[in-house]
Amino acid sequence: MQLHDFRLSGNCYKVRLFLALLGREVELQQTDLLGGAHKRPEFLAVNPRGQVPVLVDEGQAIYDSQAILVYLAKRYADASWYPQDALSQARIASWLSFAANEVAKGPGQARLHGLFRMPGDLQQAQQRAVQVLELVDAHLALHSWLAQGEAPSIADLAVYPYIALAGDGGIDLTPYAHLAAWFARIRALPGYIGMPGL
Ligand SMILES: N[C@@H](CCC(=O)N[C@@H](CS)C(=O)NCC(=O)O)C(=O)O
Repeated sequence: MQLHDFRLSGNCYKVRLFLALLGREVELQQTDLLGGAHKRPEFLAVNPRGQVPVLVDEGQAIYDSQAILVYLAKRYADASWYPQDALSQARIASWLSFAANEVAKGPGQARLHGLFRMPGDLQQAQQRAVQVLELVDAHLALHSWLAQGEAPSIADLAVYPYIALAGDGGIDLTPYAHLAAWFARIRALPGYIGMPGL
């Protein structure tokens, strides 16, 4: 199994984290995003979207971090990570979509501007980030895990990185006690690994 990776990417990290929790070996292939390697023909042949992460397993390329989490859960994990019943899967899909939209546009964008000096509206991204943090913190006041089961699911792994990295975008995480408790639960999972900034 091979992962086209970028060390500082939260989307790549969520895949590395799940593989670590599953105890799966992966060959990491670093992609020079800052040098534009992801827009060159050899990379576009693997992922025409020109983005990391890309997982290659048994000759098949899977891209989009949320899609990779679904693949790994169905292929290699026990059912608790992505339960089969309709309600659990709908709840998880809702959080995967939230990770790709609200989280990416809020704390994800704020981090891009704050850490990598990417152009854009930092203030707007920070406002969106605060809304995201408040919403998730309120949800976690009532539930231990995002998809409301008694165990972590791929929903937690999809949403965790950019929320935990929000400080890189100039967001203060200290007011959010339920987020802090959730971070601690995730960090206590056997096999947990961090990334730069976490
Ligand atoms: N929805 C995608 C987003 C992937 C993404 O934005 N990847 C970033 C790195 S975190 C990237 O490759 N950016 C380069 C680009 O979009 O040109 C996912 O979740 O994997």
